[in-house]
Order: sequence, then C-alpha cells, then structure tokens
Amino acid sequence: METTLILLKPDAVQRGLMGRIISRFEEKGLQIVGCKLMQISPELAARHYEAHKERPFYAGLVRFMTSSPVLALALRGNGAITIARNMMGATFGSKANPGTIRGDFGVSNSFNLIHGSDSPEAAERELTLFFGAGEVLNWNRNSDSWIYDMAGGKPE
Ligand code: 3AN
Repeated sequence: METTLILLKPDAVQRGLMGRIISRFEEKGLQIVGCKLMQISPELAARHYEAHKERPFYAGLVRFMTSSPVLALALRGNGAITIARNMMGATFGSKANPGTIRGDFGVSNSFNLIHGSDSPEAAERELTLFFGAGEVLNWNRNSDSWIYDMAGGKPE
C-alpha cells in the first residue's frame, strides 16, 4: 500500500471546502492515516518547495502557502499517489477537467486548492516534513475487505 501527502491549501480551508474534498477521497476508498491542521512556517514551505526555488512563482507560492492554515492529510491505498493526482486534476482550475477537485472547485491560475505528492520518493520526503513520529497511524479499516478483493492474499 502506498501513502501520499495531500495538502488542502489556504484557499481550500478559507473557502470551507475541506469536508467536500476529504469526502471525495473517503468515497473513493483511500484511507486517512494522518490529518493535521497547521500553519506552515516559511522554513517548512521552503523545504517543501525546494525544487521550485528558482521559478518565478516561488516567492508568491511560499507567501500563499504561509498566509493561512493548511490541512495536511496522509492518504493510503493501492496506487494512492496516482489515484490522488488524477482526482486533483491539472495544476490550475482554469485547465483542470470537470470531475476533478481543481476542475470542479476553482478557476484561478495561482490558487489551486490542493497539493499531492507526485512520486513515491516525493511522498516519503513530504510525509516526514509534515508528520512526526506516531502521527501517521496504521489502523485496520473494517471496510477494506469490501473496498479491495483480498481473495488472492493481497489487495486487488
Ligand atoms: P502540481 O501541483 O500539479 O504538481 P507543479 O508541480 O507544476 O504542479 O507545481 C508545483 C506547485 O507550484 C503547484 N502546486 C502550484 O501551486 C505552483 N505553481 C506552478 N506553476 C505556477 C504558476 N505559474 N504560478 C503560481 N504557482 C505555480
């Protein structure tokens, strides 16, 4: 099972969209294994976005991400990283397809509601940035036996 880091960005929190976005992930079958409302420091934003340091939008992105609280989620599932990215849609709401989170809830070319790790390596790095020891829980979800076909001994 993969675990991915999702951030509901300041615009999602301020616009009261946290519940609706979380519901989409729950309804899909991804398991919430970590959840934390937090004010990101400039230092944490810089570490999270270090790959974009030289980009023209970097300063504005750090300002946006530190302007108001975010909700950090750790989501788990078979192929969770790709599933979550597909559910998020293209980077900005103006281009994202209807049916995706960004496509349904936003129009901006700057505020884009949500972040999701884009690879297993990024997920591992980002989860340790946002969650400390013991904050990501391994818990048995009773519905897993109906969400996945376990007949072969592994989730299908
Ligand atoms: P995604 O979040 O879809 O993986 P990336 O990896 O292209 O998008 O960009 C990383 C983050 O940088 C995005 N989440 C977005 O918030 C921000 N970003 C990318 N391009 C721009 C831009 N032109 N203006 C403002 N922010 C941007």
